[in-house]
Amino acid sequence: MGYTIGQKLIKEHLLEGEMIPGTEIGIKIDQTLTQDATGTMAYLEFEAMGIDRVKTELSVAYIDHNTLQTGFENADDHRFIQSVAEKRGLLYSRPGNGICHQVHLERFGKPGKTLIGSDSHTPTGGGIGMLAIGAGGLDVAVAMGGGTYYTTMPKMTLVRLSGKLSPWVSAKDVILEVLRIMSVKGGVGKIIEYGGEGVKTLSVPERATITNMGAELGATTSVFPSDEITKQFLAAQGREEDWIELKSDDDAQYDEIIDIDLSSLVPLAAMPHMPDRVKTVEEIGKIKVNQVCIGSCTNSSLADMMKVAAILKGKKIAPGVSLTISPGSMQVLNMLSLNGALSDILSSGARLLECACGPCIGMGQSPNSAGISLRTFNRNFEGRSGTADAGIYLVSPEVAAASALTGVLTDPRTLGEMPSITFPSKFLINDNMIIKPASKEDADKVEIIYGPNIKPFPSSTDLPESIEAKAVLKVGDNITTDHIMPAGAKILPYRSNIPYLSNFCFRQCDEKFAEHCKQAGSGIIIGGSNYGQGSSREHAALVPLYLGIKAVITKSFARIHLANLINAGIMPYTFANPDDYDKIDTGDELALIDVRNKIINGDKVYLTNKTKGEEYELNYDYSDRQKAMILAGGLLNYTKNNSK
Ligand code: MIC
Ligand code: SF4
Repeated sequence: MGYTIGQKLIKEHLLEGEMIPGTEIGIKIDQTLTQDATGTMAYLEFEAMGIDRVKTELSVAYIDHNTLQTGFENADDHRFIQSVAEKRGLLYSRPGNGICHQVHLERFGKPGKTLIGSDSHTPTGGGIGMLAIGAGGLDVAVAMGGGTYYTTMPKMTLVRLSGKLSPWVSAKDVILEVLRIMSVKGGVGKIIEYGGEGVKTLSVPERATITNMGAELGATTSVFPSDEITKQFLAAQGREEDWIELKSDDDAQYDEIIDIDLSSLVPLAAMPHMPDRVKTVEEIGKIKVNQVCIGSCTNSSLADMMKVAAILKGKKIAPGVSLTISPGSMQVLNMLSLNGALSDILSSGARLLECACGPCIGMGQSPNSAGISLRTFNRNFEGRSGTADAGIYLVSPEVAAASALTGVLTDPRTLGEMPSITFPSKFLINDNMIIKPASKEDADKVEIIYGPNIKPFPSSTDLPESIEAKAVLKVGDNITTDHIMPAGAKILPYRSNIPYLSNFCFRQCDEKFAEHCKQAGSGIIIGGSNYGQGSSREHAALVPLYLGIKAVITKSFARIHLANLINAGIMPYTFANPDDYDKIDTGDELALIDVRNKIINGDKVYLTNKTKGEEYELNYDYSDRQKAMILAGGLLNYTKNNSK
């Protein structure tokens, strides 16, 4: 039997386990990336491991999230990360150089290689034929040290594309259509592979838009073949030698096949507050728009920006709209400024922001109260923009630019003929904003610089025989990591200060959550399905750990968050009978009796509800390695114990 692309990439890198879906596999990691919001923690963890130099083929530390320096905190974090990069052998991408995923695709991604990144949108690299997976900072730190990366062997889904996109319809509409079909839970435990004749009609940046937002499906990753189009992209980046061909075998078997005819797609939008609440722009109608933001790792390539410039050229944006543009990288911004497109954008009345995540992570540009904001981004979770009652719609650059001109949500097909754009066959290459590390010989002289806001991460202890704790919080389905540990300009500067961050944990669900936990001294969280979807931030596990959370019991979990909980030493369980979820109330006294031995022996674990006098069976599916981590109180303790 032949292999899919995903299976080929895994087979090439398989170190442990068998390629049986649902079982644990260990793979070799060729490249890693971090961004600063998760990076400080990842490098603190790397330092705690006591390894001199990174052991990967390539590791890059990007600064793109916390570039607003409203106090010393962010600048200190940047300096810390830069000093680690210099000493430990990583490339350092300076603030302003661009969003990690866009820059990585342009300058470093290689078909056939594995990449893990401490950011959930790392699968952007799948657009160039990489096996690119988002992971928690600790997993990335282990991989930097040459350690194996463990994950669950995914199932394989083929999205078979036929036809060709119509004018005004673009890659964003393809992934919105996949989200409409599959939902934000639909990709869990799967690699989404794109194939069929339609693939040839999509450029690498378009493919990367699609794989990027596969994160919103909950998928392990998404991947495209590496073909002539990939080769041309790499050649235009002066990296033709990095190309290899990658395609699935003719007799490859998929667990699921979804057919999409590109020619049938129309402009789509995801409505507030979930990326899978997708409708056609026409159906939603001409709602008034206050803000339009174009950029983010989903839609900030040169091609996207050139389309926007062509739509805006010679026109003026509506007076009631604030339009912001954040090019994905310095390369994109440089090229836009040299070819005149930047001037077309600015002359229309747009505001130019830095080449960084910016508004996507609530770092500025929060909309007005109850504002409607159209964004070319990938997440529209409630409150993420920084304005609690704003309504965020996720749209393509075409819809965004057209709506900025009219002031209402606009189907761009009503604007007449789509302006034509020409693309250069060579990109402007200037890696001045990438700083190389010190040589091995000079590394000793480099000092790692910690700032006063950088606090040690919380420690945990061995799992006790039994756990007795209150249900400190009960939440519903699709809780995101933005609910658990919000981001935004006011909180992000404290990503290296867990004690301070803890004051904001779960604020959206229970304003006094941190206080309740501190009073109780320990706690258990009860959740619905797809708990922990969204970001890779391990803060969503480390902060609850700091607040004394011992276990999280839900109907189901999102992949990266589940791994982060185990890495932190918090036990994740699911209800054997999902109806038991309804029987627990916040404040109930709960117990996991004799849980340590039960895990060691692989026996059934029950949750005792002392308040209600009931008992519920729980499921857990820990691999031997995960069991050992839970017993030791997390991955760091487990690694330390193993190296004794
Ligand atoms: C996000 O888009 O939510 C982030 C910010 O990029 C996160 C990482 C983080 O929380 O730092 C992600 O997607 O992993
Ligand atoms: Fe940055 Fe937004 Fe992409 Fe996250 S989703 S990496 S915040 S641009």
